Amino acid sequence: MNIMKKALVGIIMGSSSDSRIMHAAAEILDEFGVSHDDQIISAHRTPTRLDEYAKYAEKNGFKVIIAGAGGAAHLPGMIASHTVVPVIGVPILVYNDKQQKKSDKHKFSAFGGLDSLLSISEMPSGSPVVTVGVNKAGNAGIYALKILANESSSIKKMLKSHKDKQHKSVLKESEDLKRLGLKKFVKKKFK
Ligand code: RP5
Repeated sequence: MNIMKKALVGIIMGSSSDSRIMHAAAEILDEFGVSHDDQIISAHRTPTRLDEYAKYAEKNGFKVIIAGAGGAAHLPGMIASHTVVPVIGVPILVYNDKQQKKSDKHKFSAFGGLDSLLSISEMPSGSPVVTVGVNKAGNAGIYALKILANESSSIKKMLKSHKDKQHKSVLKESEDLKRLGLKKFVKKKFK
């Protein structure tokens, strides 16, 4: 079901290396039937695309941009500096995921994602980027839905039922835990 045919969310990432993480944002938007426009834009390798994309996002009426990047992670901040469309930044731990050799030791950021977290969240005053946790692209998707819900009662309703599902799932787990006892519960759940 697509309740929003026109893309209202722009999902961008610094490299194809980020795509497997950023996919979680797309997944939750798809679940809610919200269309998104997905692109790779590198702040470092395609700097001229930053301004072009910001104009494109405004022209196409995107209500929010989700931007993910790893390492020095300038993409979210640079996009935010080019537009008034709110930007949600996703710091990414996976780094150079294109690497074929399993033995390659440089697949992950040397600083465990803290580099991109700080780079994205510590924007100077006047040009904020709302930042989710490292690799938490799904949370960025949910936050984008919350922004859209201000203008859509159907999204608001779906978000409430999403919360309700979470509540019920925790209750169910707690009942299982009580019934089985901690030892059996752990064995069953994590075997
Ligand atoms: C960043 O550098 C990207 O966002 C990515 O997380 C990281 C590595 O990119 P590749 O060298 O794998 O393209 O700009």
